[in-house]
Amino acid sequence: MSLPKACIFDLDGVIVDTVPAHFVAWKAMADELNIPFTEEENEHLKGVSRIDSMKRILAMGNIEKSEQEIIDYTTRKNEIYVEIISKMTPSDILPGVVEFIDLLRQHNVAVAIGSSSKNTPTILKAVGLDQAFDVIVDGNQVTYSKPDPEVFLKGANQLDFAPAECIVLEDAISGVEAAKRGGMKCIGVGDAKVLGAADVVISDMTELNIDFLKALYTNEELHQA
Ligand code: B16
Ligand code: MG
Repeated sequence: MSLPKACIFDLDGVIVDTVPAHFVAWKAMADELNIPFTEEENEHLKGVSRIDSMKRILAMGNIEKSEQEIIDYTTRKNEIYVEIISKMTPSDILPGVVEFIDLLRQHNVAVAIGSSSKNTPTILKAVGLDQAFDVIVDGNQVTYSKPDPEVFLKGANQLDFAPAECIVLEDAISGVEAAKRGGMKCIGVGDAKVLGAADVVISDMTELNIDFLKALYTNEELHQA
């Protein structure tokens, strides 16, 4: 059994728990517009770019706004979001992340970030992981948002590996779809009922080990913890 050449990590919801901060900020915009917005609706915004998320919220309320108004809403949403994430520290890194990255390094598996977030550099610096990855592809470098595979294909390309040699870790429906469309195996991190399209779903990264990764990569039967 062999190992993948690289793991490409989503950021929000996989490396750091920023999902509640995105939710609070989007809910503030939805409330202003009198659009009902719960965690259920938020689930479909995970992994989706800022501008596309705002368009989806407006569509939920059947409301039309000009491009400039949409930009104004996203700017204000981001101000609320950045205010929250500016207080992040290494304690906001999700369980098992640091240990799993260390394990990958010990086995010469490259590590990359594939995130839709334009705030990626700020977040990685705040939690002390800005030097932890070989390659970082984020929302500042892509044209198409997840579920388009662009962010992961760029990651594989910059690592100089074929997509099939990389495994993606994702917490979002859109992100799992992006990985699969890019020809990569995908580990869903979160709820198996939501992330059913992933090859395997774990609750958090403490469940991962090298044998698990080898089995997933070589299509052997997985024995989940
Ligand atoms: P920003 P990921 C995504 O990050 C988030 O899941 C999504 O909720 C957010 O709208 C998107 O980044 C854009 O983020 O507004 O910071 O540029 O999960 O792909 O790491
Ligand atoms: Mg995410």
